[in-house]
Formats: sequence, structure tokens, C-alpha cells
Amino acid sequence: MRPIRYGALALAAAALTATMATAGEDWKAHKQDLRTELFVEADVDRDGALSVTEFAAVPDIMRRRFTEKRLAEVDTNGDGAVSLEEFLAAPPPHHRRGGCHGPGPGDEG
Ligand SMILES: [Ca+2]
Ligand SMILES: [Ca+2]
Repeated sequence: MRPIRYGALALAAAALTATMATAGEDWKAHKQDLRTELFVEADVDRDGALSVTEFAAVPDIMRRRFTEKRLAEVDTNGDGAVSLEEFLAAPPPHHRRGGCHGPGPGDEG
């Protein structure tokens, strides 16, 4: 059995922790960017704030974006529509990574 070099092990653990922290920060920044995009799209009158009407439209915008992304995945021939063959060939949304609750870390568009 090889002797464990704790120095190297500690360095590897520190590197892994740093990598995970960076990935976490990247994900946070990515999520923040998506939320900012959502805000900008919802702010229809461009006054830098969401009125009740604009704020109420946020779930619809999210749903539309999810649907567009999902359609693009299922539409394998890229004609902008889902044929019966494409529909039947696609796994149901809840079988995908991230499920029906949207993308998680590592799910890139
Ligand atoms: Ca506004
Ligand atoms: Ca198609």
C-alpha cells in the first residue's frame, strides 16, 4: 500500500474546493444573467421597473422561453414545427435532466 501524502491530498482537496466554488460562482452569475434578461424582456415600457401588469407577465415569458427551448430540442429537422415523428421520438419533459422544473447547474442552452 502506498503511503498517503497528506500534503498532496490537501492540495488536491483545496483545488477541488476552489473548482467547486468557481463553478458555483459561474452558475450564480449565469442565473443572475438569465434573471436580468427576463427582467429586461418583462419591462415592456423600458422604465427600469416592472409594473403590476409587467410583473404578472413574467411567468408567461418563462413558460414561452421554456417552450421555445423545448421545441428547438424536439424539432430535430429544424423546420420550426414538431412533426408526429419528432413528437413521438422525444422523451417526455420530466424524463430530461432538470425535469419540468427547469434547467439545473450544468444545463446549458
Ligand atoms: Ca416597466
Ligand atoms: Ca420539425
